[in-house]
Amino acid sequence: MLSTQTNPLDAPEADPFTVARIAAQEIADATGVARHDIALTLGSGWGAAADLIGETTHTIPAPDVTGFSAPALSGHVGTLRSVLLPNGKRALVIGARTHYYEGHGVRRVVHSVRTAAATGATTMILTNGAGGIRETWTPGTPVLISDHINLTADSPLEGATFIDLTDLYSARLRELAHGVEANLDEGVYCQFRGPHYETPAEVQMAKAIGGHIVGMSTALEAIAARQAGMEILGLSLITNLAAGIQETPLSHHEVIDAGRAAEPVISALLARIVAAL
Ligand code: 8IG
Repeated sequence: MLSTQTNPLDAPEADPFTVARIAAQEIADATGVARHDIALTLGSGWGAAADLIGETTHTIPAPDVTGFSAPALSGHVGTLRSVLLPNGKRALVIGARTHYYEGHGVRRVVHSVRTAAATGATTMILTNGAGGIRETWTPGTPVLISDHINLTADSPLEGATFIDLTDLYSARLRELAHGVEANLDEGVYCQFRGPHYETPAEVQMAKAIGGHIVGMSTALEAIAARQAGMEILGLSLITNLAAGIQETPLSHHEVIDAGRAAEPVISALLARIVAAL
């Protein structure tokens, strides 16, 4: 599908799960892989993991798949990859994230997660670059997401759909990650709407209500993944200390540079976690 065409998800009467099933069938047809076992969304700083977890057998430009959009940022690679893991399992690597701040609605934000579930994936690994509230974290620190606070005032669920979010970020998978890297810190992820970074007062609010990480993705995706019945692992790369925690203003370029610098180390960590799944 061309990115200039209308997106079927934008039609209010469209069923997003039907669109996800169509997308999953297109992925199966393009890859010859009938079923994927796990899915990974690779955010800023995590992209190198795609090459470390196994052998990429197929790469699809995301906008070719129904419901997906062209990436908004040049730093974000807009591809879907099918990766054969050493244990014979199949991973769908999503290098194309639609952010809430793009303003295309929450259906498009969570379409990749719903598509991953429709390909058969039962484990969803969500990664991101984010700001850190804990003073002990330095840029380049990976943190396991233990829970989230959704500050977008939105939800991927439509209608009276009541979904339990207890243990949203699987305690079992966090335990497994700790087995790979014992001193991995955990934190509560606060999703802000963005695209502006927070004011220092907003960061203090996030801290006061129990947040440790500030970002612009993941929480809405995790809710959709839970609705789809997937087990979720969330990982943030702290690329910057949140506004007011660090003394200097935030710069998008510095954030990108910090992600690049940390990429080899954290991507290797993620590959070891995937190998332990
Ligand atoms: I990378 O400090 C990155 N993403 N909301 N705040 C929010 N998102 C981010 C930040 C940050 N750093």
